[in-house]
Amino acid sequence: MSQCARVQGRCKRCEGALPFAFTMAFQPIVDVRQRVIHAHEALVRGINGESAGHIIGLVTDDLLYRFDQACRVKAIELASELGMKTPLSINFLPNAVYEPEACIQATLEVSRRVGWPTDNLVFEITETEQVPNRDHIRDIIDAYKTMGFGVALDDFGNGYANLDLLTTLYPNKLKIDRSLVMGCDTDKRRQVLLTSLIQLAAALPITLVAEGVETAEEATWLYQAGIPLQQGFFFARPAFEAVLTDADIEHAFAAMERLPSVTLPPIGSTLFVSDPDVTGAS
Ligand SMILES: [Ca+2]
Repeated sequence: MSQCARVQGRCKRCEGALPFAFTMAFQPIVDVRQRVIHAHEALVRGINGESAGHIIGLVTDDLLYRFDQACRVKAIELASELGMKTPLSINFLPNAVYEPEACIQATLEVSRRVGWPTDNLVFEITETEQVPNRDHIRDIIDAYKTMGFGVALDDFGNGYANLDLLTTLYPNKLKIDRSLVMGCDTDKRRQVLLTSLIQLAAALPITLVAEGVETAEEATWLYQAGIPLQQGFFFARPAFEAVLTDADIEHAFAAMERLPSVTLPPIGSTLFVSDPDVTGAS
């Protein structure tokens, strides 16, 4: 698949066909402040719409490298075919990367082939608990950032993806897990935690993205607290082999504006928060 001659000639970990087919759905990450789709996250699906869990269940240890590479290639090819204009966010498992600079070759190759700018790619690091060697994750993040990709730490606040990761890792973005977001408009404890995260992110600096936003009330609280980048069923479910447009998410802003005393800024304006790179791909 790739020309990664940098590891002992060819390491062959990611070579060969997968014994199953898969495709991608794309879920918008929304910028509430500007009322636009900021990016799309690629989410793996079966070719008949089977869930990510179903497909990942087919990935045995010896297929892990191949699957990780194939996911990136599929996501970039499909996003390009569908005419996606926003940055593309791709999940990856750090334990599927043997050596960051070698294992990126297939990604660079497909990006060149379809004309996808590498600075329009963000890698979301998931399942950090599977990698006992923190230095390995740090090396991947540093290498990817040096290559111009954005890097996000996924599922932050859930399970093992926690505060101590930030002592050694320097991602561009933190994706705040649904477990911290749910009910944030009324839950005082979550409000305290989220407010602290906002201060922390501003100081580091890291851009926050709230995941799993499901109601107008949650979206509004998060936005007014200073987290304009949001993702979740409230805005849009993942679209199977399709890319949604700004018009497809306008219903969400209308619902937010129907809440008492909520006024969203007009499209394209930048009010409310100082955010280091809300408009960038990182
Ligand atoms: Ca993710």
